[in-house]
Amino acid sequence: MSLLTLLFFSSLLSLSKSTPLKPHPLPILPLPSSQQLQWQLGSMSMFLHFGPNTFTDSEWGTGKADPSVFNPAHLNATQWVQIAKDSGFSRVILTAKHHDGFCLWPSVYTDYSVKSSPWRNGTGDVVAELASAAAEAGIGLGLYLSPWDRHDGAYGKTLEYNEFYLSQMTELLTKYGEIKEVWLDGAKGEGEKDMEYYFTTWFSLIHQLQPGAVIFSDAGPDVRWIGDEAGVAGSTCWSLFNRTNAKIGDTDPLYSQQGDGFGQDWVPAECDVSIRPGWFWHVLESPKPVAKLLDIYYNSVGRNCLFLLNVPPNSSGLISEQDIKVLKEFRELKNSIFANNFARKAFINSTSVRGSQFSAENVLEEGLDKYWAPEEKQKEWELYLEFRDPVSFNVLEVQEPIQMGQRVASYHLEMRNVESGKWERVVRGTTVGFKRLLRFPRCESRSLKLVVDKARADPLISYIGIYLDKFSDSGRNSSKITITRTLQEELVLNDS
Ligand code: FUL
Repeated sequence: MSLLTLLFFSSLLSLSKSTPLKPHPLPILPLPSSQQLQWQLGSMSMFLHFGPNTFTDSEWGTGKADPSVFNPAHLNATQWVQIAKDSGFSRVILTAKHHDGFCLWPSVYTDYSVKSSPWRNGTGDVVAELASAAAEAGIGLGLYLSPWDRHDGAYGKTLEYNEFYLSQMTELLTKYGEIKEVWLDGAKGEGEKDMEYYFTTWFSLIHQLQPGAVIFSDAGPDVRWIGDEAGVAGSTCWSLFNRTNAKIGDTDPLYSQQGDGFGQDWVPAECDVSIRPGWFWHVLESPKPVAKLLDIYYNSVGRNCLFLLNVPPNSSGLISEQDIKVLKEFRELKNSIFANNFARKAFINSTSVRGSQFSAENVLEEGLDKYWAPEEKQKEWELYLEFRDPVSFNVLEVQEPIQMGQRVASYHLEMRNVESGKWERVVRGTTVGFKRLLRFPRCESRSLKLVVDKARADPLISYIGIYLDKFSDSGRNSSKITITRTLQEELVLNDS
């Protein structure tokens, strides 16, 4: 045997004899389900409010509009889906039935639907067209079936209406392929007929018919409403929550916005907001400017939530050009900020490491699977980033591997002052969760330190990003000052 062959075999032998890896730390309860994880990884969904209200210039239809008003001559669900996909949305959610009771699919349980409208001579089915366009494009489909129904005579008669509602739900969840989300709105007008919704039965049936779907409502069970319609989460935002503390139709906004660090259930939040003032399309309304969308992104996705942006199709059945333009700007702006993570250029180190596969470098790899874990029973949890040349930045991104539970309760970023060499605090935060984005006035340094001050268990960090957002920048050298100093200060304070 040659020396080379000998060396080869001995190296093989030493490989197979290498010390076993240290196992992962114990996950800390509560944990997300696989459906909740998949939902969270999607980051942004597009809401589609569409129906008779689109044609009658209303928001809460009375349920008395004649079905003949519904006639979107150019309806093209492929256009909706393409815009959603191009703009970075992972799902589309359609108002299959809003409070007016009009069904966008030909339900066999009512005549108040597309089948009584002139659209496609009464043979059309908006849900079917959207389902097939979404499947074709490979993006998820969610459906909104309003519990409050201002048209159907059964509303107000508890047993009769629950039977009617669940029969409609069954149609939606059995005829249109895979449904990723069922959106249960808690709204109901003042002085409307009193009745009970059998939520426990509804949830069981939905999960039975669509095991891959998450159910959204004010109280979960899978996804909770953030508690406002501005798309803004609390600067502290836990996915932990106590379902029993929340009541559908009677939300405590603060509890929903912040979650509950001592909660027993995993119920992450979804931030819904419309691109226009109304949920439905109105000829006299215009979309929000891109700066506003970017702000909402920071305050929703950047605060451990999913951003659900409503983009209502117009009365011709298409998403309007004005909205498309803002969505394109939004996508480009987001890409321009987040495409360049300076942390990738840094040399990374940490106070301790649990084992070789939990090294600090893992925080530069996208995805949740790899993460930094400190050695057990440490008093200090710090990650250091050392750059060859000073970097100029104003955004910090941090992610936790949430499949292991949400842990971090308080942390801060420090930088070494270029002139004095002293460490200075840049920003403080509380929760992290799936993703946390913090903005602050622009800084410059070669050495950064992320310090975890408090955690429910050993903190685990799966990603760190350091960016320069020139658009939100109020620094002296910025080319465009769009966010006022006061708002920036408020953001920093909020995050303290
Ligand atoms: C609310 C509804 O009343 C609005 O019309 C809209 O659907 C919004 C998303 O939820 O509760």
